[in-house]
Amino acid sequence: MTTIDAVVLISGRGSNLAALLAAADAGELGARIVGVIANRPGAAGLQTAAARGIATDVVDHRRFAERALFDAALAEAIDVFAPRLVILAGFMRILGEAFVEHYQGRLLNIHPSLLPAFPGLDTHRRALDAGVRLHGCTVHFVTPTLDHGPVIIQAAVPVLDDDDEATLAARVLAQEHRIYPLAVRWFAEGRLRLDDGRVRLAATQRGDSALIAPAIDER
Ligand code: NHR
Ligand code: GAR
Repeated sequence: MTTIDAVVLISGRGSNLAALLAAADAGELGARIVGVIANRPGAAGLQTAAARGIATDVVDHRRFAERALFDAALAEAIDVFAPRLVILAGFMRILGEAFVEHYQGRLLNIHPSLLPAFPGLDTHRRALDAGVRLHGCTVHFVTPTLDHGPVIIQAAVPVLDDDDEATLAARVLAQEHRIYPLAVRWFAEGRLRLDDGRVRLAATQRGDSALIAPAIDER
């Protein structure tokens, strides 16, 4: 199998990065993570990458007076690696139109909600406040409009009556770690592409399952 080169952008912990690296180790990613770039020097995911001998870089947004200048420096740091794919994994800076267009069709994000519900920040709090019974995560192609890009894959989890932000976030995160490597693999295999603003996925899809919440043990 041919593999593609990918760069991962992070801001913090890097658990999605770790899940992608684990999939790569298992021969299940179809992509080689050649670089990891953070906008925060203290991002813990940088250590994860460095410990594995992966090149890391920091483009600290606080050093730039304007967003466009940060975006340009970030693009320059990415393009050192000439990646086929750029993966936002817990990356916390909104990216401008020029940046997004430069990587159009090869820039992915994972967002911790079932988009188009709860774009932006603080998604788990907002899901709890709204009282939804299903919440989850979404992998999408990035477009200039925040969290509005074409959806590739979603995972739904139940919201339980006694959830708090932490328990709900953990339930969602476990699914993030499953669906992000899948989406990257599809892209790497050439089975996933953005076609005139629509997602095309070459795969047989099943329509025979549903997650129903609340699910209770009485029949
Ligand atoms: N950029 C574009 N153009 N489109 C998207 O869909 C993007 C994006 C950049 C990041 C991730 C996103 C998420 O999944 C993402 C998607 C940051 C913020 C934010 O408000 C919101 C959503 C996302 C990422 N950031 C603040 C800002 O002023 C800073 C917050 C901080 O630094 O902690 O950039 O949720
Ligand atoms: C993840 O839940 C990710 O979906 C979310 O931040 C967390 C990062 O965790 N992303 C965003 O909110 C993007 N604005 P990680 O660093 O452990 O992967």
